[in-house]
Amino acid sequence: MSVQSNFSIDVIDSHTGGEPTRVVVAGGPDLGDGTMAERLQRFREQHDHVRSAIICEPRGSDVWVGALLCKPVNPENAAGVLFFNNVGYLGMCGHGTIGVAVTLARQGLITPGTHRLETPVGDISFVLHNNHRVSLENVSSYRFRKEVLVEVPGIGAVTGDVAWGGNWFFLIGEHGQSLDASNTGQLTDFCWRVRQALKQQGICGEDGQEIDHIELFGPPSDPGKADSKNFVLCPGKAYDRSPCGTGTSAKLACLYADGKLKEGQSWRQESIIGSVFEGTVRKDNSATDEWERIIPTITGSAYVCAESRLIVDPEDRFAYGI
Ligand code: PYC
Repeated sequence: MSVQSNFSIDVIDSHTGGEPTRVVVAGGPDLGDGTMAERLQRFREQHDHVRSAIICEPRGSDVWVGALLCKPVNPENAAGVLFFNNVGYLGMCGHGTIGVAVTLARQGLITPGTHRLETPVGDISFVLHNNHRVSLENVSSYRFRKEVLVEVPGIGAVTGDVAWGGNWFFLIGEHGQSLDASNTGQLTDFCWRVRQALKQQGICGEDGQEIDHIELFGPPSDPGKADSKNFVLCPGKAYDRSPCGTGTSAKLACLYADGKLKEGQSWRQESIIGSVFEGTVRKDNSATDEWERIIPTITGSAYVCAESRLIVDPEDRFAYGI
């Protein structure tokens, strides 16, 4: 790692349904040109200490997702964006995109309307509405495997679907767990065991990609306000406070594949803390592979909650995070 001398990074923090996003607006690493996937590789290989300095304690915590804005390849797009967390990098992030949108608006860089972002897993677009609300059109999403059985040590047999929504998810409907905000410790333990068992038993997404998000579903707190509640465990063992944009996209793909959700119909996904995303789908007619692919649209709200300057002093033993 090429460690720099004392430096600072300007960030704008927001939360989307309770899940925080820290957008780097100045002082981030220069990743050069190329696709967002190439720049992500450079970020990972040469500047990973900047990721941990921004996200981990003492400046952040396990729950944060960071977003580094880059010059887009296509100048007609609003920006390129790389998402990262306490343990690494995300292909896409739904709540993070909504956070980026309200952050760009706060900076006066965009006005209400449609904008495009480049991510390592494909271009997406979002509509910035007037009242903190954002609708993002996500990458093409699909269910890869249905009703996959995994033997989980200490739990037993668990069945779930494997689906892509910009990240890989294992979606479990039958789990015997109480989806209540007072039970997040137990839910975290359950999901972590499932994740480890998937890895040990070689159960992956397409091309052997690791399934690093586990998602449990149950009835909503109020059927008048949502269709389902979820609990999503993220790669670094923090749970998503929002309903998870990529996780909701994966859910929509499964519902569509099962004939339970039609084009244009809406699905309201509640998070473990009660925030709600609304999702709709349209069929992805450009797809040429065997999957029933959809393009999900996810709508949620985000609020900017801080503008800060992070100071990184290499003499500090914990400068690059704990
Ligand atoms: O909203 O897609 C999402 C997300 C992924 C990880 C945390 N949030």
